[in-house]
Amino acid sequence: RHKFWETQPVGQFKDFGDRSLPEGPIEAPTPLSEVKQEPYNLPSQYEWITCDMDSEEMCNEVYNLLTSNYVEDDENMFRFNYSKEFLQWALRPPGYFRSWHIGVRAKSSKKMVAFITGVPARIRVRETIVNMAEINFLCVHKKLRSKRLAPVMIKEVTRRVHLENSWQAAYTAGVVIPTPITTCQYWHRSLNPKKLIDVGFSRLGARMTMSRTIKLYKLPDQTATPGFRKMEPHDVPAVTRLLRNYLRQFVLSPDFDENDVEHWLLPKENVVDSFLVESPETHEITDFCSFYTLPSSILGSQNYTALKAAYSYYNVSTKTPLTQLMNDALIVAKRKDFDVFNALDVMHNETFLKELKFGPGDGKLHYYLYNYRIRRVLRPSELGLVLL
Ligand code: MYA
Ligand code: JJ1
Repeated sequence: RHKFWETQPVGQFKDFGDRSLPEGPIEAPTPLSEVKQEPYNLPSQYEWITCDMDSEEMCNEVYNLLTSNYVEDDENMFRFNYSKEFLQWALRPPGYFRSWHIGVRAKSSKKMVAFITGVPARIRVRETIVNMAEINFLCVHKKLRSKRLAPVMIKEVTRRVHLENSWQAAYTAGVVIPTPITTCQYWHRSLNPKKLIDVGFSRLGARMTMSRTIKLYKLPDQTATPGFRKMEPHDVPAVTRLLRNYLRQFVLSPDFDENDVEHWLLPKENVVDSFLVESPETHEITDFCSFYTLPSSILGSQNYTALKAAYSYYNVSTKTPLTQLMNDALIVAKRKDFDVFNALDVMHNETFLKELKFGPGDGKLHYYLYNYRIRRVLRPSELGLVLL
């Protein structure tokens, strides 16, 4: 059934529920000298390239490939449209390797036809911190699909990750392959219901009119929580402490240090937004919320070309109720002109989704680990990791 994945060190469907298998690496690391030194073979018309994401020109090529060929919904109405600034942010975290940003070009036309990336991350699984690669942006040009290029891309990124002495990876996908550690549901909160309905992202509910729908999703202009403000550079140490302490409760989460928090959570215009609650009395940082900007191209609308979506990222509540904190996040997202606010049912998100009028989407997201076995399938609420 899975000619490629059956050959890989991932949990296999046949081992499902076998509690005698130990948690941890499936294969031991091989000596670095035994890692294949040459790239895998591509069909002869194509060549590997390492993408320099500092280069405006290279970044444009990657952006153009993804804009026309990356992930779509099941009815091909929307396609993720990651911005160039977003790609540069996502691909250059602390300690990144340029060699993990891999492209494939046609030798004759020089056109980029495929892409895959990894970035390093320390991921905590229960008590153990594992150096992993987060794999993302796997893309094969529409004209080259179903030619078994994806397995070659995956083997090549694996080889280059191994060359940096890293032996595990984490990734997400909309498809089911061997074997998800958990399966999450996408939820959507309409901010601009009229546009969402116009472009076919959502539908007018039964017994609903447009004006009742607009009223239903209306939000206040001002946030409710005293001391709610944008995160600033001097907040990095306090946010790191707050977030580390919060993420400990989940089975699996990133192990963020101050450098990671500075990179992943300091606000970056049109890429990531972060807010916190500073107690007006004690000046303590008690709560935090964040979202990233990921627009989608609208494929068949007369009236609009882009859907502006915010995606819930890391949120921490210790004093402000999480529902109130997230309502404030919705208010600022609305003010920034987002059309929709999306969230997965990870961490404690279940506790606010229904109350804040999120509805379940038609998409699911499966989480995977490479070369690391987990004893049992996790509940989404046990997961403390959001990938971009
Ligand atoms: S998820 C986003 C993936 N991208 C898209 O969905 C964009 C639109 N689609 C495409 O560009 C193509 O359809 C892709 C497949 C490139 C996805 N993850 O070449 P093929 C398996 C893993 O004939 P194509 C993201 O970026 C499939 O089951 N495997 O197929 C995270 C089959 O294997 P098997 C996938 O459609 C990526 C084989 O590929 C995926 O032309 C994490 C068919 O190959 C998928 N999303 O191309 C990658 N889709 O026969 C794994 C299909 O066995 C990383 N397949 O069923 C693993 C860790 C590596 C590092 C390890 C370090 C230690
Ligand atoms: O965005 C998604 N679905 C939308 C649009 C559906 C259009 C028709 N297929 C959706 N809308 C309903 C919203 C409604 C608002 C009012 C309340 C009720 C709900 O459901 C879905 C997620 O739901 N997105 C996708 O399918 C995109 C792909 C998701 C998998 C991504 C995997 C790749 C990541 C790798 O890093």
